[in-house]
Amino acid sequence: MLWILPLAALILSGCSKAEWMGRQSAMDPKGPVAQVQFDVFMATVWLSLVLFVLVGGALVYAVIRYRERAGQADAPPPEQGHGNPLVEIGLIMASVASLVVIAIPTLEAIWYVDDVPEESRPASKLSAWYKGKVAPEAAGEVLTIDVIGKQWWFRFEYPQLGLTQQGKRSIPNEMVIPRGKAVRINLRSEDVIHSFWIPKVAGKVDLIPGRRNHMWIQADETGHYYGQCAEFCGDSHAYMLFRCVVVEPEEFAAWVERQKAPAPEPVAGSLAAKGKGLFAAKTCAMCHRVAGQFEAGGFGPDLSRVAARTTLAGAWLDHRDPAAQMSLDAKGNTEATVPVDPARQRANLARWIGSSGVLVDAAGKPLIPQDVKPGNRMHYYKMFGVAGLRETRTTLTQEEMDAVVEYLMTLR
Ligand code: HEC
Ligand SMILES: [Cu+2]
Repeated sequence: MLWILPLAALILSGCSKAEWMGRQSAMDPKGPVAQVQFDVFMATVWLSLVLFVLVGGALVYAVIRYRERAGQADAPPPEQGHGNPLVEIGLIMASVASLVVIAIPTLEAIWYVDDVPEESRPASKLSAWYKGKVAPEAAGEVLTIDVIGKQWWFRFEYPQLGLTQQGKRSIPNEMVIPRGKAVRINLRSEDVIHSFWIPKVAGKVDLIPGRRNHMWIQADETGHYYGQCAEFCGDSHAYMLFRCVVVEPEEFAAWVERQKAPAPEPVAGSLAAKGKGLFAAKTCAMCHRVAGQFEAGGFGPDLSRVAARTTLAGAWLDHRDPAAQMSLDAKGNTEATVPVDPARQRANLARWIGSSGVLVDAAGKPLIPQDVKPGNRMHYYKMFGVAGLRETRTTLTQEEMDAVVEYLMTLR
């Protein structure tokens, strides 16, 4: 039996405190919604543990007490009974009682997450049940963010601030919110089912085509929170990440102003200016918006501030040094202080754009790309591999790629 010990140690090592504090740990709540969800989880864990000990203890007791003893192998069986009604009814009542004990905090938590604090019209009639629990810090008008799921990235819109797809200005992949403020999250999908999950702040609620879901969140500590699509949605589901960046309210106001401003114009005659021309000539502008420069494309992520973000392509490619992030990660959310490494950022941009199959060698032969996100919607080299379409395929030489990357690096 002792062989179980090293095995258990191996399995339980996943439960270390460091893992609990990890980036996507629901065991380290950083806001009221996550806290309520964590409390329900822990209540269930403790109750299950008590039941496990009681049932397991009764089993062990019976096995030892009524075991076969030496020399009794041929003894007649003991007198047989037909059960004890009192014990049976008692156990049924105890099961019902424990379900009720779990159901009360669970329902409370469901309503709590559903009712956005400070909204004039509560969403559920039963809000009176948990009035006392509504986040006390939430004051003033709630900030509303529309979250749109797409294969395989998230688009964020701030309708009260004029940052919307219709207003030709949206925020992809990195959602920024002020610390200590309740945020209403409206969830929609433009293709298949996705799910919105920021383990340390709240989750998860599905984004369902043809349906509007909502929830609210609040983060009480500034930092860099990791989000993830939590509903299988196709080839690159595992690479459909996002970030929730929590900043002080003043910093949030400054961020909003930066988002509203048009993208900076590259210096005439520079490599970046050449890249801007290529951005239009090589069809990029068909799918991507750049505020004040290219307003037509709405299919892909808005690139107006692409160089100001810490990640690329559904937050899958990170521009910061992974070792520096990891060393700070264990201490909480401090890794938000790890700066972007511009060399890594350039390399990521080139790698991403190259992975769509546009890059060609000097002879015009396509360089076989390495998939960054299999099947992604910018990934057109397979489509343009078809005879007849091949000739219409967009291509970039290495020099052109450098110019496009240089242009994108100015968008901050
Ligand atoms: C067919 C439409 C389409 C075209 C054309 C297109 N893209 Fe994209 N692009 C997308 C989509 C969709 C994504 C998001 C993919 C994902 O994350 O799964 C994307 C992502 C990106 C990103 C990452 C954005 C971010 O915020 O993380 C960059 C940078 C980018 N494209 C640059 C380019 C450049 C440069 C070109 C021209 C060579 C181009 N794209 C052409 C659809 C397109
Ligand atoms: Cu998804």
